[in-house]
Amino acid sequence: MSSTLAEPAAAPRSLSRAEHAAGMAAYRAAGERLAAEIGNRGPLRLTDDGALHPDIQAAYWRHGYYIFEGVIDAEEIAALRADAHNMLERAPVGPEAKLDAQGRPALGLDHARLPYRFTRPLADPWGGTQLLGGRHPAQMSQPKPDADAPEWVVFLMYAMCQSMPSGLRLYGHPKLLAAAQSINGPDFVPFNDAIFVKQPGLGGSVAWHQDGVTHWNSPDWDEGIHGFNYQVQLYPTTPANCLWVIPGSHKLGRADIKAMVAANGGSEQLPGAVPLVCAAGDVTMVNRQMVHGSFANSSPDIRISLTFGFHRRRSVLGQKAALSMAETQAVYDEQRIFERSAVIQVAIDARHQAHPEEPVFRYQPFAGLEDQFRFTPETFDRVIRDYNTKDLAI
Ligand SMILES: O=C(O)CCC(=O)C(=O)O
Repeated sequence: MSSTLAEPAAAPRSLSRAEHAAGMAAYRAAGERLAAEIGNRGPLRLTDDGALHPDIQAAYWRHGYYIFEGVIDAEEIAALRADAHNMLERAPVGPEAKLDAQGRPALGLDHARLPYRFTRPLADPWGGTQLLGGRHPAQMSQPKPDADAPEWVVFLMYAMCQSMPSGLRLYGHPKLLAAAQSINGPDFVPFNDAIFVKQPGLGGSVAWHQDGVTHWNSPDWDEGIHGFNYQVQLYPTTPANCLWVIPGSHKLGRADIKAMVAANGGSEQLPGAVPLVCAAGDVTMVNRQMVHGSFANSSPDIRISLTFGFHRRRSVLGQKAALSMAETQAVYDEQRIFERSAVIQVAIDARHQAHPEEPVFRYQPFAGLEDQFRFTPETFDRVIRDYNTKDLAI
């Protein structure tokens, strides 16, 4: 995930949207068969002492992902959809614009980091470029959009805890935080958040990549060192618009994606990948070391995925900022980690105020500090405003 916008590297756009969709059919079917064989999905089960069920932990570590079914109920999904669409409607009409489609000042002009990134319709803005350290080495195919397609489409939206009241409450979800604690330890820390928007017939692709940057050559490298991302799905996802992953690839170190595509005859339809097909309200957990990506959304179905991740504290402490934070030259010291982690504590309280009937997650790094981090206008200004300038990207 990045703050960088790029024109896609020039490549012929030979396929129409419909041809691209048709050309994916056999691949989609094969992926679905493999996904069904693996399983790796079901309710988010916790043990009596609040840990992610050991069977789920084992399945996650084995394959590198898990699909939690039905975590977010219909009422919460409705609130999240309303807030996400509000954000979309208030986006500037393009990367240089200041007004939204209705001529109003766009949302986020006063944020320290603009909360929108754009792509050309059905394009691959990162693949085959040097952006983000060149971690998307092979470009996806870029079908020709329909004649009435807009010039730009929103690709990513950031800072959901600031711009979406429901997004802040989601960030304090007790079961999602309990699972994060089981995977990354009780002193777990946040990464960042980004909303991937795949508009029907327009959404861009995210070329195959692995997310981790900092620890590939570490003597302590292991399959969990770069953390994981959740994706909360606001709409049902399909093999045509969803995220695809290569099961088990989180265990194998740095993948040579360019070579994988070359060995596949130059085709982006990499073998052994599975689509993370979900219902609205399902939540995926994906190890950041997995080879993963998504194709141009030539389908008629929208995808909006609220994506936010967590790390082990020891993976982050003392690291130099990476990814979209790299230009800040920051080092993640105790203070930086504390300030960014405070978003979790405020989110827990925001959720508790809205859902007093729910159990409250106890976030160990803030034990005893809860009263200083209640959700109030004061903590909104102190902790939530521009919190994403303190993201912990590794
Ligand atoms: O959801 C997608 O399409 C891409 C997600 C992704 O690449 C990521 O979370 O790192």
